[in-house]
Amino acid sequence: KRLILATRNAHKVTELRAILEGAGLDVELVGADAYPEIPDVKETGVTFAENALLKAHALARATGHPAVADDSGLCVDVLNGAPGIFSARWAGTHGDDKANLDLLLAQLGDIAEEHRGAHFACAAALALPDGTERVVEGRLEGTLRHEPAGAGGFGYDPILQPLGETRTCAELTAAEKNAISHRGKAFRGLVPVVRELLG
Ligand code: ITT
Ligand code: NA
Repeated sequence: KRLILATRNAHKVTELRAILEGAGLDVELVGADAYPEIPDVKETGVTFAENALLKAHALARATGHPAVADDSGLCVDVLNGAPGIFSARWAGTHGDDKANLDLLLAQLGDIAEEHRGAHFACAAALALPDGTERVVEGRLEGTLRHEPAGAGGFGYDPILQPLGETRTCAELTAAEKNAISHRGKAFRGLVPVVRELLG
């Protein structure tokens, strides 16, 4: 049995493989890169869940295999939840992690510690070729540093310090991040659903 990872973000693929392989599912995990002819779907949803479902359905329909997708982002309290679903293109160019992070830090300026609350959010969607769908969401709460620290992870990891941690997400090992992350929580929550629906 094949399960498609409906993402073109290599960092997500790495994290998803580790999370899902750790769950011992009896499936072959295949990245969307195995299907270069399938065009990217427009993320027209207004929530993480809607966008994750759009991505999962597009791959499931086009490949005839079940697909899981991730839509995720950083939600900043003092910005009323922005960048949110626009996290990947906050500074204009899709996937320019450094520009996105620099812009966000500039927008926060030297706002005090107690106003630097934020969380990562992830919606994990499963879609079957017949249209069946499920979504599970996960969050990682934290505070935003004034300066980036650490070289691991991707995106906004160098500025998000999880509650109860002294390190940023980019200073955690991959396993430490997966154990507490929005993505880890969402996809571990999706595993029993995958087991039930894929048999
Ligand atoms: P796909 O749609 O192909 O999956 P994408 O990178 O476009 O890839 P999203 O639209 O879900 O994915 O955008 C996710 C953005 O949110 C990502 O570019 C980061 O800026 C941020 N983000 C999500 N998860 C993150 C994490 O674990 N650590 C740091 N930043 C994260
Ligand atoms: Na998105």
